[in-house]
Amino acid sequence: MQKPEAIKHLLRNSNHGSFVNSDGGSAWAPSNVALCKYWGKRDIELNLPVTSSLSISLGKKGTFTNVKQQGEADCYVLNNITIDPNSKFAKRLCEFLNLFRPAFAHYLITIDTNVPIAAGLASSACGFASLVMALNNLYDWRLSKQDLSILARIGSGSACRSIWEGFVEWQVGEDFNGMDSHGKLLEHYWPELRIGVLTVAIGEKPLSSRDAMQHTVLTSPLYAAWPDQVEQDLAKIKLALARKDFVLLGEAAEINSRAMHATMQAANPSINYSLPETSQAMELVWELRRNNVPVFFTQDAGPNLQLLFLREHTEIILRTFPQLDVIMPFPDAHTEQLIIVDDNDAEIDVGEKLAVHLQGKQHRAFSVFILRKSEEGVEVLLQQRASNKYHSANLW
Ligand code: 2P0
Repeated sequence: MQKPEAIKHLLRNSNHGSFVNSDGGSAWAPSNVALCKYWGKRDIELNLPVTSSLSISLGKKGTFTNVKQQGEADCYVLNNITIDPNSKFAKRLCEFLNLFRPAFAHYLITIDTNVPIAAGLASSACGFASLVMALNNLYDWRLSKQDLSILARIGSGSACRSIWEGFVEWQVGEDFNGMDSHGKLLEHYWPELRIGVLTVAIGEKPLSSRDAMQHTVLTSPLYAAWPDQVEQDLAKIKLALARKDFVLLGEAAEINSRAMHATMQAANPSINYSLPETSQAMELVWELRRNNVPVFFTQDAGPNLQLLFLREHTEIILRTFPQLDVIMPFPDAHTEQLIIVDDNDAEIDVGEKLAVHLQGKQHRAFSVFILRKSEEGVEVLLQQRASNKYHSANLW
């Protein structure tokens, strides 16, 4: 089945084109990282996968998209910068929008994201998920989350998992039209869980994951073993979630990620997304584990790692990886998140409190000053921070 046919089927009860919200449509979607990976398609046109996969959404890391129908030509603005219409990014977006565009219509798309684009973090996942949800609001389609997940999948496979917060399983499905291949929320709540994004390189990756997965399917002698590997890992991860068994979860996720990269390395020519810094970071993770610190990694189609650990080990892990961006996938009453700002006080990100302080990132804060009037004028009560504080010890 071709994309336009699949979309026509999905929008069959939505009166597409009969209503346009003049204020535009907006939506936010979280990024996600797969604990059990999607690697390989059985249908390239509709992004139908060979196997199921399972992800965790990345809390407040994600993308906000606003879509308006207006103007003489499309205009795409990413983090306040107008995108070159001839760029790969703009062309991919335009191609997707053409599937929904009423005759002679043009779009102004405003995208704000705190996920580094093309650094191996799933920026296309939250991008396409927020875009289909924004279109749903623009045209008042009133689609279910399941149908929005199918639409997002047509934009980018992993986007079908970014429709929800928390743990999401992308069920492989078997229909040729993909109507049974979509995300499903797994209702497990794990507030102590942390994902640490370890960025070793930012920038366009040499080979897109789309091309890399197809090359792996076609040339890797190890690919035949991949579906069985996924079946085993997925079962372990689901059991770990049901039992809240962190070590089982971490081990299965790390093995799954290493197996995915092994299939790529066996491809011809070989694909290797790791940099020397990636391997060094893996060694440090294994060393922490030898010292009884339960921390595991997963690696997507890029050189960066995402570390999995629990709240109680945040401080010790930050000592080894001081630049780690610590993400809380679920709200955690025991840890605050701080709003990170630029020099103009514009909000640019959020961060886990301990990490933000150790890294000295500029963030919103407030202070209370206790003043009293005396004969000398106004006096300020000074206090000194304790010597054992983890930052600014002894500061007056
Ligand atoms: C995943 N990745 O499960 C896997 C693990 C990368 C490594 O999904 O062609 O951008 O748009 O369906 O979703 C990245 O691939 O590929 C990806 P398309 P996508 O998260």
